[in-house]
Amino acid sequence: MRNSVTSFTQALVRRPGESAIHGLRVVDRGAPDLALLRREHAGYVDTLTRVGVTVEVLDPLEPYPDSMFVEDPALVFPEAAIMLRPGATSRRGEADVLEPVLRATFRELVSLPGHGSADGGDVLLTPEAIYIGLSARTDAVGAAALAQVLASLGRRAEVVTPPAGVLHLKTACSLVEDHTLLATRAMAEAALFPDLDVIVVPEGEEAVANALRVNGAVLIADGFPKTAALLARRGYDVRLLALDEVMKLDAGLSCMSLRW
Ligand code: CIR
Repeated sequence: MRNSVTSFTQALVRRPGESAIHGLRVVDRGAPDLALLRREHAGYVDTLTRVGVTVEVLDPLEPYPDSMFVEDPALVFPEAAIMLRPGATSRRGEADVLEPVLRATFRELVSLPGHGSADGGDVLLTPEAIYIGLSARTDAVGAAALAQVLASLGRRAEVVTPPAGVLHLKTACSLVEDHTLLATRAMAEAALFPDLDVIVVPEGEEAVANALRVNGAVLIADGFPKTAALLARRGYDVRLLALDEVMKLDAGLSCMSLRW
């Protein structure tokens, strides 16, 4: 078994630019309010800092409306970074812009070979395995190429097929500790992760499933009281973050940082 996959000392984030209001969304519930979005992002950085993470904050990248979601164009480990190939055409160039930043930080940097696509939001790290979810953003060719790169780095990867209707694998599940997953009922019933215990998100609160465990704390979006109470009852140190504008862009807590 490897070290904890929920302990981090470093993170990389990118502030939202003005173009962020044009970010991709499956269902348009209105554009996010830019000032509020920036406030939510600042609150996220502040929370990461409070739980012991040193955060590098990159400047906005106007040509890429979704570039604040730095989790998708790369996958990082303490010893290496992998440049991915985002599945959305409008996000393709994000990896090229991020590459020099990661090259300056990571000893080893590998680019996804071939022509398939893979988004970091489809990758779930557990202590025993790395799960790669197939989605509209991560295709079978990209997933296989990523699994091969991971194998070359000595990491076991497994490609899984999440239930239909989720943007990314981690839209519907996330680790709340090394061997415990918070998941929507549909994701839990898909039984994709034999090595994990599962806490099912209470009905009606499915949008909270993209939580983020960092060191001792579990970060979740504010506005999901049943889930917050459930996690608190189980003894988790729950931190609530305002995330309404971020969620209008189909995003959650993991999407906004790369962590190692
Ligand atoms: C997108 O559709 O690509 C962005 N609006 C949201 C990306 C969310 N990222 C993630 O779940 N890792």
